[in-house]
Amino acid sequence: MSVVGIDVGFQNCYIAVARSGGIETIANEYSDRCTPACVSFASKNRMIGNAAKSQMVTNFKNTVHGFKKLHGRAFDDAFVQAEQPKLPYSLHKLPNGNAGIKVRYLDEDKVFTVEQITGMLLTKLRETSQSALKKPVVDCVISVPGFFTDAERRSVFDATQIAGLNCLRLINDTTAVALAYGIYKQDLPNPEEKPRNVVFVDMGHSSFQVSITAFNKGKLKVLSTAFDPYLGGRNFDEALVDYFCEEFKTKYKLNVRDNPRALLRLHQECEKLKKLMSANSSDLPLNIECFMNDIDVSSRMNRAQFEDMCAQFLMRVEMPLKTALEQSKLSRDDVYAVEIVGGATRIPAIKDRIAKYFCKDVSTTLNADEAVARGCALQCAILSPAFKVREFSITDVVAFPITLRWKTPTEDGLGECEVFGKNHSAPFSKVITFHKKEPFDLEAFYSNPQELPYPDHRIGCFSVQNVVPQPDGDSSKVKVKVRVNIHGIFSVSSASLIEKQKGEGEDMQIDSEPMVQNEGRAEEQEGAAGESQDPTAGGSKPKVKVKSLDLPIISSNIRQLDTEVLANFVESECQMISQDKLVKEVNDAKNTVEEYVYELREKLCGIYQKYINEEDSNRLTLMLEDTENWLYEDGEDQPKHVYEEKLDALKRLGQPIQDRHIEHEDRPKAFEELGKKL
Ligand code: ATP
Ligand code: K
Ligand code: MG
Repeated sequence: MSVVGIDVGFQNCYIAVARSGGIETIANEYSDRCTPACVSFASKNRMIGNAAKSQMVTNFKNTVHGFKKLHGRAFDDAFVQAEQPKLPYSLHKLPNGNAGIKVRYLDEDKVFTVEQITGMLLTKLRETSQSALKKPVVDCVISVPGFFTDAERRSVFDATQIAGLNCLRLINDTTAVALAYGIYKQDLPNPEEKPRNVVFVDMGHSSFQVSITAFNKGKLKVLSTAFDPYLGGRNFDEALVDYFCEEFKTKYKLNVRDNPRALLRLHQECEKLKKLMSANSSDLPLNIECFMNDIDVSSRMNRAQFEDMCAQFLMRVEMPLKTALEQSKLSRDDVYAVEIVGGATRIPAIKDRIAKYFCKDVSTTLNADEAVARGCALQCAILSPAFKVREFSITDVVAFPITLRWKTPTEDGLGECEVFGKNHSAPFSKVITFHKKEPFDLEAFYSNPQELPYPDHRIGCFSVQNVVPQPDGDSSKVKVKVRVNIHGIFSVSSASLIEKQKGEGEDMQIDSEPMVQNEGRAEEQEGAAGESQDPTAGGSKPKVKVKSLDLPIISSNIRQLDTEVLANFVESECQMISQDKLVKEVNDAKNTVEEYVYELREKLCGIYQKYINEEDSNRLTLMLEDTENWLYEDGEDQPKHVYEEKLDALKRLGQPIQDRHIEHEDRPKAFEELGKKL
């Protein structure tokens, strides 16, 4: 079984795998450990990752990037509407209201859901891990931002299924980092000692995340999290782009914003410049040749100017740090270290602000780019029965409190209960007891819409079915299990009707039980009908055996793909994979012909010269030339077998020459070997 961790970034993806030697970040076929979150569509195939990124400028309308935060969002969502003008490709309103992505693919207009696009990216990451591990990859752990709400998490989870992955956990970015930090630390305080508190700060391309985590030997517990979901490296790129657009307007009379290609190139150059400014405080040049209308542009910028220009973003660094510290109820003195990861934390002004806030130098002991992926792989190793790894318990938090609401026969007609408060441990299950005579609905929603980085605070509706009164006409006791699962997704997971007992007056009651780590497996046992211990009969009361009957739950308004739709997407992804494979095979066959032509031609004038007479050589050379021309004309676009036949025809002539050459080379060698032996 495979043990794989994937950091799906807004811009950059990383894969870590567990091998016998430990956790290792792996490189793709370009020897690059970073795979760009980019998918490009063409008339015959898709390109994903590095190959797609190289199409970003030339095929901008059909090269999709920056889509991570479209997950679970409606087309009319304010965030999506604000993103749209910045995207070189088109968004499209799907029948269900979600934002779809419109591209030209296989010479047709196609609209893909964001789950499909992320599914494609995951397919690529899966293939990369398969070629590194040399075996099929199914099980994995994937990172998501800690501020992702139910809808976004369900959407990412759907994407993992489209890619044929079995996602054992969607883990929060900073929790993965905390695991990568803690698991190998030998000197953590003993369980009964005061924990070591570490602040983790991750600023990537699109967002800023902070968590404060307490470590003891063998465990970590997240104390608090805080975010600025809209602050990341891209804000700094955009500030530079804005600045140079203005400058080039006056200096060169160029309207860069009217030219998507030029704008994309400017973006790329600004990002490079931004990175250079992290290492260098002096004046740096920005030069782009043939930028627009055959004009070369050039300008300069230095770090001080840049920081000035980005003051509004730098100002926003402090707030999440402050919130996280307050929520953790720790003081600055309780903080052992501040570990920073994520590409944008390399900006000196950001580092400075973090250090200043905590009155402490920031630590960079973790690999800023790979820590999330490594943490994911470690979590996968812990969850996988196939891999031995040191015991380590991980307790995450509920970032946004969750409330249940239901109808009551009382005056205001509504009952309400916050089932998971802020920073409640997760994953976690609770049992809530209701007294009902008929089926009832539970509406779940995030308690504080104003703090939610998502426009809709509703999570879904869960209808508890088949509730009937007791034979004597009284209300039945109904136990409902609610939980935030290992992915950070909420659900009403089971309900049961309990036979009435004497001496009970309460309307509603909550019991808590922390979930075990391998929750997926525990789930199977939940809700088994029949005799069970009454979980509410704790305390000093004697425990009574009661009869409980399983009740079906129908969930609605849950933002996840229908089973049927998902199945179609899975099938369509498989088709696209075979199509890409076919195109690759054809290209490979064509390239083999081309390579053979070049190789043979070179050798005919070199090492093969003495093994072929002039007449034959001239004839063969002519034939090679014909083949080369054919490759650029009629042979440009042929089925695979045509290239294979072409290659065979050439080889029939080339092979005998090669054989003569080899024989001649080997003979003296063989004599030499023989001589040595004698
Ligand atoms: P997110 O976490 O938001 O999903 P991501 O994981 O793809 O995004 P990272 O790979 O952590 O993001 O970081 C990418 C960002 O870091 C980009 O904006 C990039 O320009 C920036 N970055 C990388 N190196 C440097 C540097 N030396 N100086 C400044 N910024 C940098
Ligand atoms: K990343
Ligand atoms: Mg990231």
